Amino acid sequence: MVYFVSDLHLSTSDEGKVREKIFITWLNDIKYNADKIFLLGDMFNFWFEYEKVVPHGYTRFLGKLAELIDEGIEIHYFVGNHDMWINDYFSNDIGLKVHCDMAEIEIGPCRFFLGHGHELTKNIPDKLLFKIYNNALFRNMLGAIHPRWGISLGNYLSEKNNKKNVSDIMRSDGNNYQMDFARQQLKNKHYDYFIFGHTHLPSIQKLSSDSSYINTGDWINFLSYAVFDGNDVQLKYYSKE
Ligand SMILES: [Mn+2]
Repeated sequence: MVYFVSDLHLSTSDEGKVREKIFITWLNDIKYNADKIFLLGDMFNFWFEYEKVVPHGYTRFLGKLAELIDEGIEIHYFVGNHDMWINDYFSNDIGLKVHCDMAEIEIGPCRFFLGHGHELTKNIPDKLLFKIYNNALFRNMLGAIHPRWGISLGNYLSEKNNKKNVSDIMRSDGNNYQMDFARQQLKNKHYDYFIFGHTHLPSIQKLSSDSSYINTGDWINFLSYAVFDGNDVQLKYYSKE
């Protein structure tokens, strides 16, 4: 089985810690049949990795990923707009396969197009903001601020941005811009599945007779994920019972 999940938005707040616990319970449930897991971005509400220092917190989440990787499960990490400042800690220390961009991936007989999906936004201010975030000079400047201030600032901005975004998204055109992109891609090349996150709106839709769009939703409201059994992708909702 191959699992796809996004937008856990882990934080070091009490609420974030509860979410971390629930997510680890889910990982423990799926590990028996998981061959691969694709984490499709914004797993952290804010992650900034300094050259020699990583943010504290998230110990059990990162430890569980390391444990599953050591047991032979392949885990991919696509960066989102809240956690694009990943350096080599994720790949070298934890063993994750990190993707800084959307990517085409073959799994069994099927071709997937995967990513967090923020890259596709048609909202101009957001587009600009993501460009600045990704800019080397901006990264270096943020990296030069002492972590005590850098992380606090990042946490504050992410928390603010996140609250704004979720309500904005609910009022916006939802997943349409991601589906438009998928339809555009299909004109040049066949993909069996397009799977993104970012919008926090879980969805599965047919794009054509042999191609589908899936949004993995989030773990703030939905506890949603997608699973591929080698044949077909399904959208599911985790319940702790
Ligand atoms: Mn996002």
